[in-house]
Amino acid sequence: MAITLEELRQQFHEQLRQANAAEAFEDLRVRYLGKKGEITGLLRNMGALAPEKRKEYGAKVNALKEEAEMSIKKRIEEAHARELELKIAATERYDLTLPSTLSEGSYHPITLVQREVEQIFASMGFTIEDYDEIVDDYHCFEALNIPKHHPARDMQDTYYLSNGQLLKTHTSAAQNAIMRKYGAPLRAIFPGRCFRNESTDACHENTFFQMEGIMIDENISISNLIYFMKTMLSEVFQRDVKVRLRPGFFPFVEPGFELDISCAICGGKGCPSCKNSGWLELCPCGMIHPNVLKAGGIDTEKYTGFAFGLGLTRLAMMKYGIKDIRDLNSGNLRSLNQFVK
Ligand code: FA5
Repeated sequence: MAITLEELRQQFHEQLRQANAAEAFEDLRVRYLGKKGEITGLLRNMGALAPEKRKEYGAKVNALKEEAEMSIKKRIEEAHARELELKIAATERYDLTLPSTLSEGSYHPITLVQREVEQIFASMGFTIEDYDEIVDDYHCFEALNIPKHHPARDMQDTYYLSNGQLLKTHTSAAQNAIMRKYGAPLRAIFPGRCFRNESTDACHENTFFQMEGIMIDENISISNLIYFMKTMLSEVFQRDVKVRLRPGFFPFVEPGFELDISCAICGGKGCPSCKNSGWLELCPCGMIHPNVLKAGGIDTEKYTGFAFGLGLTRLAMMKYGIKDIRDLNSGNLRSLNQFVK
């Protein structure tokens, strides 16, 4: 029985599907579309049809012929593209000996001081902890002896989220979780980004970094606190820096202190970077309030501890002589690239 147009069509496509080389495509073209090809042959046999059927049949055979030509062409193009890809892949070898045309990347100055301070405290037995940026009211305030409506909440202009949580205003927000996680004795530092909805100037940003530190053990006193603060500053600056300690109020420490550093930009004379005072608030600290220890599950009969909240962004300003804190968040690569290390 003679093969129908549809059967021939399916047979052609099946053979085309199986073909995978240039010669195979050419063979198919000759077999179906050549002078003596199977599709071409159908046109030759049209004479045997009744005259009124010839037109319709001829159109169908021509459509099949065109379809076969296009299908073969498409497969040949795909094969060429694949061949090209393989050639490119084979020649794309990297010559590691070629000189680089790219400039060297650099670490952000805050990353540099953060790592430096981390190393100093790690060498003194402190672990380095990580904590969330989005926290709840309990951890940021209540667990730190700052109940609702306490005036101390006004010291930090908070960004509240619509779900009732908030952006961490200070790294102290991690104190409770870390005390609960490790218990006493404990030595830990936890750097982090903080957010405050306040107007910016040369020494205030609304996004800045702090590094919190806590040490809890038997017989910890203010002299331990002063020793660790002095060691950290002399290691970071590698020279004597003028600091002053004055009383400071924070509900989560008692007693509390403000540790200020003599402004490295003006040498203490007064400039916009230190709000013309010659001093910059750098690292408030104090003895952890017993209410905070209790909230953290620490036995206050046995343990005492100190805590500090180092302004990492300000430390980077002082260490590298950056006059305006806003430059650190500017993304200006020309100024940030100076800190290649
Ligand atoms: C606090 O945030 C307390 N949690 C610190 C603390 C911890 C005290 C443990 C006692 C014990 P304060 O708001 O002062 O405190 O911020 C601490 C330091 O972060 C400041 O001294 C300053 O160096 C830095 N800082 C605060 N606000 C900004 C700001 N807007 N921009 C840049 N740095 C800031």
